Amino acid sequence: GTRPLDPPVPAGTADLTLRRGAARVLIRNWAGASTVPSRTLYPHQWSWDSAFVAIGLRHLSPRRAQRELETLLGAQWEDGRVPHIVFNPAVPLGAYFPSPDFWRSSQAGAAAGAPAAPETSGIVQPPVHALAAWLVHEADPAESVRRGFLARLYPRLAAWHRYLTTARDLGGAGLAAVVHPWEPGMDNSPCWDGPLSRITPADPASFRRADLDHGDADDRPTDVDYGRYVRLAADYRDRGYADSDHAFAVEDPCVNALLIVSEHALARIAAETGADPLVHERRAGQLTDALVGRLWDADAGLFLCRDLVGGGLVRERSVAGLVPLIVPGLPEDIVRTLLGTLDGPHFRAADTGLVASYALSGRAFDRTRYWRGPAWFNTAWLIGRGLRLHGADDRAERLRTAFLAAAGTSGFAEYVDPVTGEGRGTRDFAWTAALTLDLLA
Ligand code: 2M8
Repeated sequence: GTRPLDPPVPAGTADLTLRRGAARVLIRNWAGASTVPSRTLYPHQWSWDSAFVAIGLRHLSPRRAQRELETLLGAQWEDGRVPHIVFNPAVPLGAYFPSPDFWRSSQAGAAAGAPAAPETSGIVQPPVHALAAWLVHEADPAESVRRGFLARLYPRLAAWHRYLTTARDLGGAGLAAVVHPWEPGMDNSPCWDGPLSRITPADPASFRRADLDHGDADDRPTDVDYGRYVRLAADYRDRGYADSDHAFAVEDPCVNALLIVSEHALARIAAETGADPLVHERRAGQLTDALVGRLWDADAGLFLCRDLVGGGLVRERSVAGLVPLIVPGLPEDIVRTLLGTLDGPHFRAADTGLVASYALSGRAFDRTRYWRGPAWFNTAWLIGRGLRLHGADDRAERLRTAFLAAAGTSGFAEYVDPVTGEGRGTRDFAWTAALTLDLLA
């Protein structure tokens, strides 16, 4: 209780401190034309990080948020793919692995239309960009129109979605497939254990991990996993980044849910710029049907990944299977089941605050190892949006409170222990700070 002599604490002081801290992270991580996820561990531009960053940056500077997305889409390949990393030529090669001399985009990617500069990776990440572009536009429509922001971005975003729904429709049912564990952004999720077990790891002597210079080995993927990541990426590169003969191909519910939400956003962007919104609404509807038809599993109580090489659904409960809560127009029984799974014995979100990346009850659950258990802020933000969409405001508010508390006490950690809330991974992590700003706005 408050004692009479305690100085009064003005309302909102904690929020103000948090907002200042978050803004400081985004200012420090700004590299001139885009934001680095982390000054130490990730010193280049990452695709879905930039989308989340733009969603937060719009509250500080809509102009800078526009720039963030323009820089990323400026590195788009002619086949429409948006690379998962855009390399900063000023950063030494040894600072991050795999570096530009591994991907060799400007040479190996020539057939797929990789730009001559900048150097990029050749794989992709989840398509959050059209959603981000729309939210950035909404933050300052006058400035957006003045700069022709949406008009310039629209054809690039449309080409990006076209790439995903054509070249990456490897299952033939309309969903976008990922061809490397780095693509869905959840690198070492237990969902990939089965599909990855068929891949022969690259010789450990053929590469040097840079992540262990900055990250704790217990928090990061294992060496065997890294060997497999390297093998898959090198094989893709050696095929000229052609989308055929993939040894790893998975339909992931988070990637496809984000594609659907971005397709809805693209419809709004189209309408705003005088293009046809209906093609995008129609595609969003088709993708939603395909998502439900191919990846929903009522017994598991959430969406699952589909392994296109081995065949069948991957029976692992990952946070990726809860993210489709953000999809408008899901059947009501599915929404009800997802809400039950979120607070039920597998994820226990009501007790833990944030949402674990993998079921606490799962065979591979690991509290500290990256995407095998720790709770992440971007997935919490997405699920929070889904909860509001479906009218579960109390739960959304509970998640928001837990998010802000964990972001503040952890120093904007990359992820937290899902049971204790203790910060893990790198600190001053850009999307944690950006989404904090968004939740405070
Ligand atoms: C992590 O992935 C990179 C590879 O892309 C890595 O481990 O080096 C993931 O958490 C991914 O989702 C994220 O975009 C990236 C940068 O923050 O780091």
